[in-house]
Amino acid sequence: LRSQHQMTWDNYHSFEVMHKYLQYLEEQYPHLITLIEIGKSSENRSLVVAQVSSGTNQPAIWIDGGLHAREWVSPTTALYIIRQLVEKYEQNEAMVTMFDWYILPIANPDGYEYTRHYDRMWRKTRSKHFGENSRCVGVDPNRNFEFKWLQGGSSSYPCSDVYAGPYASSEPETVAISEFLMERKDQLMVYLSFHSYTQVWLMPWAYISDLPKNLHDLEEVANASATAMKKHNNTEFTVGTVTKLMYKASGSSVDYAYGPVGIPFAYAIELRDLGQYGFLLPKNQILPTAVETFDGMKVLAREVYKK
Ligand code: ING
Ligand code: ZN
Repeated sequence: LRSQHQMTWDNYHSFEVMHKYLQYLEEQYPHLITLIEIGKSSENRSLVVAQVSSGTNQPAIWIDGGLHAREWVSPTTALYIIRQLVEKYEQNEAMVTMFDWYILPIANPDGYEYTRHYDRMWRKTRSKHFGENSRCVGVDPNRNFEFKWLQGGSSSYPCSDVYAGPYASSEPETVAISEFLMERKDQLMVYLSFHSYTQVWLMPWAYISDLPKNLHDLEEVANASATAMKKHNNTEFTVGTVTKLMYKASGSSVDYAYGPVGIPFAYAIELRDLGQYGFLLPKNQILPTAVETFDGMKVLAREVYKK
């Protein structure tokens, strides 16, 4: 029996502790949560999506966390959303009645474990595409998606932190996410990718400065959610397109979700903080970040449902 777990939100935990927590939830709440293994990482770790559903097929919201290894507050926040939907179901029933949730909290488990043991600032995956040119490890998964791949804001140099990979979808993590999104494209209304840091709520596009066709709806939902995220601790989020607020980046997951998959509400959210600690967000901010983001998710679900 796995009916115990070590998961908490007052510290960062290993992939194993987080994975075991998901298994615990599935064992305790089989009517609410189903784990779907959508693939394996390069180092053979499970890529696990938590499907939270009340049983009837509803439109769906996708969330991924931990695509980038060093952004530790992203997996903890995604896991907290699963926790609230499942363990606090009675308080959050409406969210699960309105939508099915597909949450992949640790999208790059190899990179995450690498940051825990070897290099805290590692960003990429841990795949080994060795060739004549280099023996550098890893690909930036957020430059590896099969849409406008290597069309600017990414690198073909294997040692770069924004290496797009030897070809599009070279990473098992990218393939697993892409295939899952495509298989459920008709059900998916929302795509969300959690990153850190800088407190921005990002909309497509990332590969070009053109504005998305449903900009107005995208902005309405983002602004309402960002306002909700401010309630608890006055944490402010700026809303805008990736190119406007950050930089140009091609082959990203948000462009893939919005473009070829056709998910109408596609966002990437850069969580806390504004740069004081950056990726090294202190553990006493894990819970406040999770709580304010969950508030944002409540409003996001309600706003999208109305559309
Ligand atoms: N920032 C994102 C990055 O991959 C981003 C910004 C989001 C780019 C969405 C493209 C699409 O560079 C971090 N911190 O990773
Ligand atoms: Zn990131």
